[in-house]
Amino acid sequence: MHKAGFVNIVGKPNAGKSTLLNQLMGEKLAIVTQKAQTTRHRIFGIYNEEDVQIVFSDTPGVLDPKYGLQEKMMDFVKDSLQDADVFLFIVDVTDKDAPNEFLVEKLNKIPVPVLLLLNKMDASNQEALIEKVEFWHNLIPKAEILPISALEGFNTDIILPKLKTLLPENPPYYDKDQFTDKSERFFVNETIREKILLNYDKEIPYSVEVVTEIFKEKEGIIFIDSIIYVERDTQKGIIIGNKGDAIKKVGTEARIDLEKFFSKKIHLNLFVKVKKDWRKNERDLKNFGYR
Ligand SMILES: Nc1nc2c(ncn2[C@@H]2O[C@H](COP(=O)(O)OP(=O)(O)OP(=O)(O)O)[C@@H](O)[C@H]2O)c(=O)[nH]1
Ligand SMILES: [Mg+2]
Repeated sequence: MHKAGFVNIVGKPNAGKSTLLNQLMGEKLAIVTQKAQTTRHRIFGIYNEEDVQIVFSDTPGVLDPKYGLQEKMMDFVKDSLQDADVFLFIVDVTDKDAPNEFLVEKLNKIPVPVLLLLNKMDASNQEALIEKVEFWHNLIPKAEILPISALEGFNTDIILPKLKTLLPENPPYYDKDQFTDKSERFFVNETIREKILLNYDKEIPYSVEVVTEIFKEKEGIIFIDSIIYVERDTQKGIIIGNKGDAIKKVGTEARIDLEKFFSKKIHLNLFVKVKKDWRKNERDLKNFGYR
């Protein structure tokens, strides 16, 4: 008997969805930063064993969209609300704001099991956790609640066995040696974007999109040319920095991560271009892969 299904990770921005995906996969598939709205796409992590295939999907955090890019990000979330066999609903226990009503309502309505993960328990205490369990039990009565730390891997080993019992009998959806639906270029783009999120402030990271134009391997070395698109000329200057110092730092940090990810030596060239107001432009968004 073979089991297979879609396990969709949903939650607010910054809840720890991507950290959890990486922890469950034992591999860094999704970028993680302390900034909200790090993830912009839906990323599949395909977990394979002989008699089971779990297709995890990481999604952008649920928010109220303010511009075109965010609308497209929410379209990915909507997809993930439609095709789940099980939901992993991840909540940051240190989050003081109100729950996302849209998500709570959806999860209550959809007849799909919900495993509610109270994340960041390492940053909380017993008393507060008990209170949260009570609170969330009232909000989503059908959910099974589990406190975890995605970062430290606490209680995350309980998740896989639980999911196996919940998944339907199905043949695999993907080749058993495939571990993601995304291309090599996607991981390059994301790695560079992660370094930009970590190295720049305010609107800069949100105004950036990365496109990899060349990815080719020659004699054991991967040669990569990537373009960093920004929305304005002033942003281009900030990305490059004084004498190119800032972009050089991004390039070095990205290269180190990519060499680890691909287990190959990497030559990385970065270019910066302006695409005015791309976040609001339907055609640009489409070209960048946001449908
Ligand atoms: N203390 C603590 N921090 C965590 C834990 N899990 C994630 N974080 C941190 O929370 C921040 C956000 O983590 P992400 O995994 O990027 O969150 P996300 O839900 O994918 O965020 P978006 O992609 O922006 O929606 C990062 O700084 C993580 O290191 C945890 O269990 N404990
Ligand atoms: Mg994320």
